[in-house]
Parts: sequence; structure tokens; C-alpha cells
Amino acid sequence: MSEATPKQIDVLVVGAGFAGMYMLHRLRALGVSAQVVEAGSDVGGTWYWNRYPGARCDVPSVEYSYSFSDELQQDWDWSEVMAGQPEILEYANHVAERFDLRRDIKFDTRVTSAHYSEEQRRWTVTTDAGDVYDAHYCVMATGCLSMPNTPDIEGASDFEGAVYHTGQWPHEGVDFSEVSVGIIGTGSSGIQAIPVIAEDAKHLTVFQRTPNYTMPAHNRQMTDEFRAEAKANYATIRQQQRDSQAGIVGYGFGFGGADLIMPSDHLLETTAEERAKAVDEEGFGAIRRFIDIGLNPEANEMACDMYRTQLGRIVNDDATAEGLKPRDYPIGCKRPVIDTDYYETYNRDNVTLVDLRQGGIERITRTGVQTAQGHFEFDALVYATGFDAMTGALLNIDIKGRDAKPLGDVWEAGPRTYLGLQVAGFPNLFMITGPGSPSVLSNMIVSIEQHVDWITDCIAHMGDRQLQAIEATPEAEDAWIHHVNDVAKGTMFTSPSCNSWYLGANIPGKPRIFMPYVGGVGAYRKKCDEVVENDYEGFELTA
Ligand code: FAD
Ligand code: N01
Repeated sequence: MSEATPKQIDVLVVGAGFAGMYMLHRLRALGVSAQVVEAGSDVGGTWYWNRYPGARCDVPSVEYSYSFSDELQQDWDWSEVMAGQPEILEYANHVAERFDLRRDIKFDTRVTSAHYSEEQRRWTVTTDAGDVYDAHYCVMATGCLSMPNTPDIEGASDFEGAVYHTGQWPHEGVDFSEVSVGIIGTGSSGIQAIPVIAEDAKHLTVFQRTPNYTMPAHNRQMTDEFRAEAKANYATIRQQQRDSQAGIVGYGFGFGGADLIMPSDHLLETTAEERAKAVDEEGFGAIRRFIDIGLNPEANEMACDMYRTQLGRIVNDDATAEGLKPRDYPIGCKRPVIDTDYYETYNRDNVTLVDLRQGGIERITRTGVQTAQGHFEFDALVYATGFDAMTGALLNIDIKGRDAKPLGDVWEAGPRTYLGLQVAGFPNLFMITGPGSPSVLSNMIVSIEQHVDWITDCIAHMGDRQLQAIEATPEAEDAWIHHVNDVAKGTMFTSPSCNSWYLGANIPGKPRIFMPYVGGVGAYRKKCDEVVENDYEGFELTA
């Protein structure tokens, strides 16, 4: 491939999911030149790639949507409380058309390297299409969950049937009606896909390594009345989201907020009879009221017991129910999962659970999966095995900062950032929802908008003062990492028995570090604003 003439640009943005799309919109309004490069063939990111059956968001769509344009939120009508993937992708397409975004996005192109020149104070960015960009700023809108993880299981290439990954689902869909299917993984993707594939497939065999705690979604069609009410109240809803812990106020769940339960009771103060009665009356919902579940391991284990009792009532076959029961780790250590008819699906005749705790996968064969419990045959294999989360997409790019130092070296023991926005030694490089920010612990659109706004204001500030480079100081980075670790300490997220992708525990060899910021989007936004008010405290700005 011949070296192309570098294209001069103010800002190069990598990724055209919700983060990259909004970043482009804001940069254009600022009057700087911007180019987005996207590996996929169109916009939408997560919602472009994850087209598996049953894919949908678990945040009310009234809240999981952009707030930056009132015209947009007034015009767009969500059909369900929590929209499915096709509708969210339609929304992304609508935004791209409405704001004429595509003309500055280069699709089907992957950024392969980004190298900083100290002399020029600029980034040289190259792509697999042979493009070279010479950019003042580089914004990584590469997504926290965009690098699919396919585990390295012996014999994987021997399998002769069709193979799918939930995070790279074929655009034309898959007809499983005459097909027996094996699925590996029971995280959010597996739990969403299993009930829908089971309805379609001849037979479905679920290979479950760790059972999850999952709550019924109670999703429903949106009513005209609620849509009108939400639109009339958007200003308040958005403000509350921004000030909240997780960017969710639950307004959309409750058709007016009535169903949102803020936990306040203490499970440790209840009697066994009271707990049994609560499960009788409220099912899984019984544990939502108790605040100490998130704080006290003993209360948490009581909640797990209540959870297992309710699970046992739904699943008819005792052995299958036992196999599905999560044990030995607390509720709340992993990303919450919500489902539609997940446990009910195991009452179907065409579904088999393989609880790998009773004997793990030994290898994949020509016709199925060999486990220590026996061989299971099927025609098609689905990996619902998640992502190399938060750092995967960033480290997949050859990023070199000052003195040609690779990001991979700097992050050898785990990601280090200041505010999840920048890394010391990598001037003029920003991350959207980077590790060390609330990101995946929040409604991500709220966090994306906050980061994009902050970065836009920062670039405007730099331009106004004719500054050339901005870089996090090592001291500010150290202090922030210390704070991030401090607030995570003692939470269920960092419980010793927790193996979550938040900790990198799903990828063999990945450093075990709790990556997101637990402090909440409201507090975090305040901190980011204070940094600006204090003249970009913790950053070094160079003329
Ligand atoms: P993404 O949407 O991941 O977009 C990043 C883009 O960057 C991708 O299109 C990718 O192709 C591109 N890219 C990456 N590397 C390169 C490269 N080197 N060169 C070129 N392009 C590159 N969050 C919630 O808050 N609520 C939910 O209900 C929710 N549901 C989810 C359901 C699923 C199935 C998944 C996987 C995630 C879900 N998330 C949810 C998280 C979701 O990722 C975010 O909400 C949001 O969509 C992220 O947007 P983004 O633009 O930051 O990243
Ligand atoms: O991935 P996961 P995901 N052998 O990592 C198993 C978002 N999301 O795609 O737990 C056998 O959670 C693994 O087992 P274990 C959301 O943020 C949201 O489901 O590691 N099994 C696990 O069961 C979510 O958290 C929605 O023991 C193996 C599964 O694969 C994130 O994306 C929907 C294995 C992976 O679960 C990722 O979810 C979908 C092996 N070698 C996604 N390797 C919403 O509803 C892995 N597994 C909003």
C-alpha cells in the first residue's frame, strides 16, 4: 500500500457510535474541521453490530436517547419502554440524516495507528484503507463494548456448522427454524438471545459457565399519553439524569416515575418469615427495596437466597433450576441483567441447560462441544461471550504518545487515566467514556454527552487562547486513580468472589483492575466542571 499524502484536519474522531456521532456534530458547530473514521459500514456502533435476536436496551428509551436537541427529542417517538436494537439503530440513522453526519464519516475503515509528534504537537493517524491523517486532536470514540471476545477454546476451528458471535451478528438475520443451536455464554447478550432463539430453533443447548442474577424487564409498548407526558417534562428529566448516580431516573420505567423504587429498607432487620412473604408477594422484585444489599455481604447473601427461592418456583425441573442458581458471588458485582422470560425458557422441551460447573468444556468438535459431562451435538454455534471491555478497542490501535511510548506499555498493569478523558504522555488525545469515568456504570448516552461537551469546550478554550497542547499531568492522573480505587473499595463490584468484565476478569491474562468510576455521573460531572473552573486543573496547557 503506498503512503498517502496526509490529510490535514483539526480533529480526527475514531468511531461512529453515539459518541462519535455527537462529537462530530459538536465539532462542526465549533467551526473546526473534523473527520470520523468507522470500521462498520454505517453509524450506530453497538446497535449496528449487535443484531442478535432479542437485543435491546435495558434503560428506558426516553432516557437512553440524546438530549442535545430538543427538536430531536420532541420529534422522535419510541414505540416501547425499552426499545429493541432495530429501533435504536433506526434512531441512530435518523440522527445521522437529520444532522447530515455521514458526509464526514469514512465507513468500512479501521484506524490502525495513531502516533504523536512532540515537535508538531499533532497526531498522525493511519487506517487499513491506507489513509493518513495529520490531526491536531484525536478523539477515541471507540466504545467500551466494541471488541468482541471469542474465547480460545481448543478445537474451535474444527466445528463444521455455522458460527456466530452476538456482537457481530449477520445483517440479514439468521433462520434457526430447522437448526439445532449451541450457545456459549449467559451474560446480558446470552440472556436476551436465549428465549428468542429457543422459540425459533429446533433445539437449543445452553453452555453456562456462571449463572447470572437477572430481573424481569417488564417491557411494554409505550402509550401516547406517556410519550406526551415525557416530552412535556424532558427538561426536568434530563436535568435529573445529569445529576443522578447512574444517568437514569427511572421515569420511563414507571410511566411517570411511580414505579421507581429507591431502596431504603434494611434486609438485615427483617425476619425469615418477612423475607419469605416478600418473595411470595413480589417475586424477584422483593429485593429491590433493600439498600443494605449493596453494602453488606450478609444482607447480600440473604437477597441471593430470596432470589434462588423465586428462581426455583419458575423452573419446573429441579436439576435445571439448581443448575441455573447463581451462588458464591454477590448480586450487584456484575453488570445488572434484565430479561424477558429467561427462566421460563428452560421449561420448554427444546431447551437443555449444560451447567459447566458440573464439568467444563474440554474442546469444540466437528459436531458440537465435548464437556467433562459428555458430548453435545448441534448444527450452529453462537458465542455470547462478550467483549474485551473498556480497553480492548483502544489497545487494538497502535497508539504511541510522547517519545513513541506505546499506550499498551503505559497500561501494562491496567488502564491509567485522568478522569477517563486523557492519559499522561498522550497530549491532545481524548477518550470518550474512557476507563476511570462512570461510563459503563451509567446510562451511557448521558456519559457520552457529558464527555463530548467537555471535550468540545476544551478544544474551544485551546483555540481561543491559541494553545497547542493539553495533557494530563502524571500527578493528577495518580491522584485520580487513587480516588477511583478508593470509592470502589468495599462495594460489591470489587468483592473478592466477583469475576466481572468491569475487572477485566473475562479475558485471560488481562490485568485485574476495576476500570469504571463508581462515584456517579452527577458527582463526576461536578468534578469535571470544577477542573475547568480551576483553569484545567491537573492538565498542562502549552502555547
Ligand atoms: P460504540 O457504540 O461501541 O461505537 C464505537 C464504534 O467505534 C464502533 O462502531 C466501532 O466499530 C468503532 N471502532 C472501534 N475501534 C475502531 C477503529 N480502530 N477504527 C475505526 N472504528 C473503530 N448502554 C446503556 O447505557 N444502556 C443500555 O441499555 C445498553 N445496552 C447495550 C446492549 C448491548 C448489546 C451492548 C453491546 C451494549 C449496550 N450498552 C448499553 C452499552 C453501549 O455500548 C453504549 O450505550 C453506547 O452505545 C456506546 O456508544 P459509543 O459510541 O461510545 O461506542
Ligand atoms: O458479555 P458478558 P455480554 N467458556 O461478558 C461466558 C452490555 N450488554 O455480551 O461469567 C464458557 O457479560 C461468560 O461466563 P463467565 C452490558 O454492559 C447490555 O453478555 O465469564 N463461557 C458469560 O456468561 C453487558 O454486561 C445488554 O463465567 C464463557 C458470557 O460468556 C455487556 O454488554 C445486552 C467463556 C459473557 O458475558 C457484555 O454482555 C447485551 C468460555 N471460555 C450486552 N468465555 C442490555 O440488555 C466467556 N464465557 C442492556
